[in-house]
Amino acid sequence: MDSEKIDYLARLWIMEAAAKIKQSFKETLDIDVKSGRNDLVTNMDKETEAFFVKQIKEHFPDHRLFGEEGMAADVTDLNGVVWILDPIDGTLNFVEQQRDFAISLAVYEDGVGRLAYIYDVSRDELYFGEKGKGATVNGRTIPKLDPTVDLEDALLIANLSVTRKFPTMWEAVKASRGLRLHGAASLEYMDVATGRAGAYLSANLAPWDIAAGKIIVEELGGIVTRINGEKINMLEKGSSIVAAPKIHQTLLDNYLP
Ligand code: 2AM
Ligand code: CA
Repeated sequence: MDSEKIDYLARLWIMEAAAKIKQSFKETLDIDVKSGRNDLVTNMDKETEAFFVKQIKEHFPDHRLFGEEGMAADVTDLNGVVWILDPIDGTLNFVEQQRDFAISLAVYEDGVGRLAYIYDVSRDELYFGEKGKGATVNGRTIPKLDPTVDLEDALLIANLSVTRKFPTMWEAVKASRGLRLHGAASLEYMDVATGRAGAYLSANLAPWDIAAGKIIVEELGGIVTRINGEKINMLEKGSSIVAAPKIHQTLLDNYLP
């Protein structure tokens, strides 16, 4: 794949989409409930995804898009080049707080994550990762994770579905420096990528929530698996644990079944 062309256009499209999202703060959002009252979709989620679908079709007719709002053809395999998009990750934050939400975009080639972009819209921070080449935030290199940091020296991010399912996680929280939660998986992945947190656990995430974050975190030496330690299949929903290497081992060995 032509990484340079993809990179140039992906950045352009992300900035254009983000500008429209910021503009929408001044307008009335059209909000629909999806699976429940805390699972929302707005016109901006749909418009942003439609924008990417249109651009990719025009500039890369042989690429496919796998997105949360299902606006492109169904994706049931990762052959060729597949763009995995969450147009707005953290929709509830977008609606309630106008902060802590992101555009998450990843480019996979034959199942391998190549390029990743997570744009924290309200902070104007663009996280970028490229397979084999490391990761940056707004162009500054993100240092590799410290492999010696263990649970007692780190903050933990976990949502209540994790502590409900695995009550032993409360012991992990006690052993850590404390508990945090923002409500946007891609940004929580970036908390781990930058060392602001030692680990993030979630019981049920979709491929578009984690596709970009996984590439970036792995470039920095972090570990991403299902909560049972298994490898993630990027076509399926499921649990996720992302952590600095020692903390990943400690959590699996001592606090998770
Ligand atoms: P979203 O805002 O794109 O829906 C909140 O804890 C995090 O989990 C967000 O990243 C949110 O993404 C994601 N999330 C919320 N409900 C979900 C669901 N039913 N399936 C998968 N991911 C979900
Ligand atoms: Ca979303």
